[in-house]
Amino acid sequence: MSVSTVESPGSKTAIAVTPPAPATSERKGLTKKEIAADHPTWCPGCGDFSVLALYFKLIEKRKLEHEKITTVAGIGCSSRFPYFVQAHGVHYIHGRALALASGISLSRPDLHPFVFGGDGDAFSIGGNHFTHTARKNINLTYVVMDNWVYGLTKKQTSPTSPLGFKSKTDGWGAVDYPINPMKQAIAAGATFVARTTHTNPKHVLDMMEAAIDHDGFSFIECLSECVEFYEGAFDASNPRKGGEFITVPSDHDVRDEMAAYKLADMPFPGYFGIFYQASKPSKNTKEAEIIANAREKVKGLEDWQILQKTFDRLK
Ligand SMILES: Cc1ncc(C[n+]2csc(CCOP(=O)(O)OP(=O)(O)O)c2C)c(N)n1
Ligand code: SF4
Ligand SMILES: [Mg+2]
Repeated sequence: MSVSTVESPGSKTAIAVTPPAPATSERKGLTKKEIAADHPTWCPGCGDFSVLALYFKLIEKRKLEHEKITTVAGIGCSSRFPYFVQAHGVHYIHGRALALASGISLSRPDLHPFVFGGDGDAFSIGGNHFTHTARKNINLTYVVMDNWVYGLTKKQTSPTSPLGFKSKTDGWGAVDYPINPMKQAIAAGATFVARTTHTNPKHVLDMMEAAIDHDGFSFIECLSECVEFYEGAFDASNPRKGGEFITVPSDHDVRDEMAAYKLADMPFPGYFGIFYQASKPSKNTKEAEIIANAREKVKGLEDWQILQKTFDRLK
């Protein structure tokens, strides 16, 4: 409904009320052109381009509404992601993207935040946030663009770098045992754990679609090659480079945690697909129940009256 003032003869101002416009037909989905912001500043050939293109595809295919798209990232080449998406997004503190996204998810249950970041962001500085967001089963999707190296800071060993990798921090070759993101996610309590690679676009989109449909914390490890500091790292998983892309066996039961762990234990290139999926109430659901119960107890009161009661109790 719109209200406007009009001059009428012999009187002061009359108010004209326009009746509400009839409900419009279904909203048109966004196009890639509408959702793409700046030209990505990644090196030509970087795997991250492909992940961004598939996020755009997801938005187009699922007709996500502009105001519902929320993209969060930490710091790193991969974490520049939200700059390139013309929608709400935050380029946040190194390793803290999940903490911020958890707040967004819990306070706005109508949103499904997508968090993007690198292996350093996720498993070094952000290691504890990863564990706790997973165990709390907070409703969001976390895509770790794993390139086995710190790209932005120009080639330091990351927690996923393989033994022997020569970097600026390990000139003699990495000596620390790498972490296995899939095992880490399963053990931490993530309720959706999948693995994909930027060289198989259809598969990346399938994993993103399955993740957005999951109620709870969904984690996707997406191999994304850093052509500048770790060229060829994932050739063994790329059939175009003589490697093998093997999907999770069709008889694998995604509810079987031990079976998922065994898949995750395979040496590189391993399997691709959904390793584990469990149906458990998310923290969002549990908090919504607590809020509904609390509201029931103060039914009929205005918000200010509820607050006044709290102040009175504190006296
Ligand atoms: C608190 C803090 N410590 C360290 C840094 C420096 N730093 C920025 S990005 C980064 C690692 C990036 O690696 P990764 O997360 O794997 O992302 P990539 O660049 O490989 O995509 C580091 C150590 C920082 N920005 N803030
Ligand atoms: S340094 Fe590596 S990860 Fe960063 S933009 Fe270049 S290719 Fe991509
Ligand atoms: Mg990295």
